[in-house]
Amino acid sequence: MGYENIRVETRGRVGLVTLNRPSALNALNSALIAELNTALGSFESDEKIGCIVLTGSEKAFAAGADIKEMGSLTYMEAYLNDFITSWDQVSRARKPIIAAVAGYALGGGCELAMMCDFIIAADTAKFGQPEITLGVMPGAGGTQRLTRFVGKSKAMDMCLTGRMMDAQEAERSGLVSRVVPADELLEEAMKAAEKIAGFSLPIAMMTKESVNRSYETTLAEGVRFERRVFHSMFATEDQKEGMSAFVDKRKPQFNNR
Ligand code: CO8
Repeated sequence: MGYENIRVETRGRVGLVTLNRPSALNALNSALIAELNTALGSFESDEKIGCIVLTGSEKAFAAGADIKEMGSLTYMEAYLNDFITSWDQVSRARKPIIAAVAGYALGGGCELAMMCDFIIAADTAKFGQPEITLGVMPGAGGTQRLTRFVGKSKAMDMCLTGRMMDAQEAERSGLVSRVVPADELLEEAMKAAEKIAGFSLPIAMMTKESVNRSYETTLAEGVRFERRVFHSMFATEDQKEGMSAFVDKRKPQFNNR
């Protein structure tokens, strides 16, 4: 498929999606989201892909939902077409996804980054939920995911004042996993993705599923879920290979089975 709003590449076992609407600071419109969903779907079903990286430009990961497209929406259009629900496919991906964020990640851009499994930020990154300045509030998980990442006080501060958080504050607060110099952002994100993609894909997927479970359930249930999944790993060839390789002092050759 020819993409107009994103660039899609495969580098080894890593699928790379670059948001590419420079004239609107990668504002998310329905055409971009449709392309993103198609690209994600094809990486998800491609067994040669073990990890996905989602990035934007130097100036903006994404400056939010496209205000010009959204501004005239009516309540009935939003309700009947279930506006936004098809926009969160990233959060339903089963393969690991890393967000590599430089510049603005605002509104839907911040929400999209938070739908990924972890965020690597350039030192230029700026995160914010400025929807209140537009007369709305976050609509793609901002009030929920940001609160889980940074806690109630800071999430309230961000959502109620609309202020931006720089990369250092985002790292201190637990929103991003690491901050790197802007010119090394993609290299660092690709290195992390290649590392993940070099492990067993089903084991990485089960690990992701288990970590995500911690958001949805009690500690006791979560630990029970983890135990069941952990037990199931002894049915995989990759567990046998990983542990035999350690004992034999050689590099494991995982075959994703
Ligand atoms: N929508 C549409 N166009 C935008 C957006 C946007 N969110 N952000 C920037 N642009 C456009 C500008 O209109 C401008 O276009 P033009 O040149 O035609 O006038 C171009 O991008 C460059 O922008 P600026 O001239 O404003 O650039 P600056 O460097 O001066 O400022 C800012 C950069 C601070 C990022 C500024 O552009 C800004 O404040 N943008 C809006 C940020 C915002 O409010 N975002 C939240 C949007 S609401 C939202 O996201 C709801 C979420 C819904 C769910 C989404 C699901 C994933």
